[in-house]
Amino acid sequence: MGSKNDYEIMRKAEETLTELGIGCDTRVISAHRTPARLTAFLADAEARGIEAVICGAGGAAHLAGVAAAHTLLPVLGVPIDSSPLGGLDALLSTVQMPGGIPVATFGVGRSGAQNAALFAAAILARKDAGVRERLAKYREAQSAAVPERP
Ligand code: RP5
Repeated sequence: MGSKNDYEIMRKAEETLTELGIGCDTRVISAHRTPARLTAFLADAEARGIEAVICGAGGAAHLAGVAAAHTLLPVLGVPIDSSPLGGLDALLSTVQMPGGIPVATFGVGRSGAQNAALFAAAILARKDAGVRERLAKYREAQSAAVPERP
C-alpha cells in the first residue's frame, strides 16, 4: 500500500488471505515517496515465490500501474478513498491504464481489498488444490451465513 494510512482498508486483503491459508508480505511502498523501495521489492519478487501483487493506493493512485511496469506478476489494484475526491480519482487512476501494462482493478475500499485477495486466491487455486478447497469452503460458509428471511 502507498501509505500506512491505507492499512485500515488493506488489512481486509491481509485478513482474507490469512483466512485462506495464503501467506502474504504486507508492505508500505509508495511509487513517489519511496520509488527505490518499489523497484527493490519487485526486482526479486518472483524469485521469492510471490505469485501476485495487490496494490492499494489513494489519490492519484499510480502505485499499481508503476508496479505492473516493473514485474510480469499479475498486479491487482485496490483504489482507496483517501482524498477529497472520494476515491473516484484513485479508481480512475488505477483502472484506466493505457494499453500494454494491465492492472486488474477492484472496487474502491474494503470490499475491493477483500475481492482482490479472493481473486489472488482464485489465481493460486488453479495450481494449488489446497487453496482451491479452502476457497470453496469460504464460499460455502458465506452462503450458509446468509439468512433466508430477514
Ligand atoms: C497515496 O496517497 C497513498 O496510497 C494514500 O492513500 C494517499 C495519502 O497518503 P498519506 O498522505 O495519508 O500518507 O500515495
